[in-house]
Amino acid sequence: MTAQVTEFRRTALAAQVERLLQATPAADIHTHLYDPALGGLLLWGIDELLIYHYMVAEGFRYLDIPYDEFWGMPKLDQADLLWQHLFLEHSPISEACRGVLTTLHRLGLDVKPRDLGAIRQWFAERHVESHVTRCMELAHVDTIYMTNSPFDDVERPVWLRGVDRDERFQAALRIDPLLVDWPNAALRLVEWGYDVGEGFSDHTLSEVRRFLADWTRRLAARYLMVSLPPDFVCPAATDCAQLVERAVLPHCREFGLPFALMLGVRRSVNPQLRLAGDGVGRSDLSALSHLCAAFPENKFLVTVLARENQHELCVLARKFRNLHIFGCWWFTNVPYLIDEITRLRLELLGTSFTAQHSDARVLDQLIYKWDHTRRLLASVLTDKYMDLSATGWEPSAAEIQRDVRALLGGAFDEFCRRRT
Ligand code: HDL
Ligand code: ZN
Repeated sequence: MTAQVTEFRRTALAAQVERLLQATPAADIHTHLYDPALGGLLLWGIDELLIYHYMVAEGFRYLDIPYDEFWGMPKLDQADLLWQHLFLEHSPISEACRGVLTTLHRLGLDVKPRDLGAIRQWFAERHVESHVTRCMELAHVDTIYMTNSPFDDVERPVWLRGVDRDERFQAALRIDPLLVDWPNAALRLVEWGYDVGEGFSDHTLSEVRRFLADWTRRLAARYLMVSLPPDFVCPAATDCAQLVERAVLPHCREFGLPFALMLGVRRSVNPQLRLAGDGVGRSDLSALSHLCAAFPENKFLVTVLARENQHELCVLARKFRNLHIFGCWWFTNVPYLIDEITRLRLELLGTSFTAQHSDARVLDQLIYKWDHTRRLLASVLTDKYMDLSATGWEPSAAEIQRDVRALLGGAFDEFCRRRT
């Protein structure tokens, strides 16, 4: 094939892949968004976008005020300060800053005037219910998985009162305190009527499982989830490893639910940054390898925070069909690494993984996180289909549609349905 024909073929293929990606709705399988029925928990609008903890971390690189002075400010003043430093005094070329502008642009706002007041006025005229639908339409997301924690003192009572659910929002039962801070979590379980005690007697473990069962039913949770530090080891005599193997995994088998492990977060490396203060560490994935091998009837959804762990995670997914990997999480959710990680996964796993989750904390972020991901996915997939084309294998539109659907949530649904 001449270079000119190849170039023509690539252009046509790229347009086809991009069109199919834009036309295919995504399931966003991990976010920190909430069904509007959960009240004020759902964050949205320009000021929440500007004070998102990614922005705070970047803003403090320019701010020379004491941390507590910033935290003592009203939200609008925090947002003004971050706008001034991250957008006006320095070009907003970081992924988090660019994302704010992508979102505003896709919502139809003109950012050229750099008029924060006018932007605020536009948002002041929105209503949350219609804005949820608008953001999901622009992001082309049809299902949002929440992060729901019984240990969250604001969220728990809302669920206990009962919630009239929006079916676009699915629940995930988040259990970090149970596993990373068992002594204090145990006190709370006792307070909530679960008869747990010191050590892991059969009675305590059955009470932990009753707690998990109650909340799985209350939320209609689609999976259980925990984020664990780089030093998570298993098997081990630790509270975490014991609870995972003897309570959480039996519970997940009983309810036929995956267990999602998000590995590699070093919590509070700079506590003064609060939610923005977490860091990253390379995990020992032998713990994951052990869990996949020792519990073949459990299903593990996994994403890792360290770039250094991505290749080993792909190799593990080749070894264990009960392991499904998902998303470019947090510090890897930047174009350079999304491109690298997605190519690695396609080349090692085909389409048997979930390409992305947004991790959005602010509703409007759905728009930019999925816009940027679809652009990158289009480029990577086009390259891969061009490689196929060079062998004489021409992927049909139906086959490309099937692959795109798999990567945007279809493979996840299949993994959740399939008995391992
Ligand atoms: O633990 C998690 O789910 C992480 O995603 C944290 O919430 C983190 O603060 C975050 O929002 N990352 O994007
Ligand atoms: Zn998250």
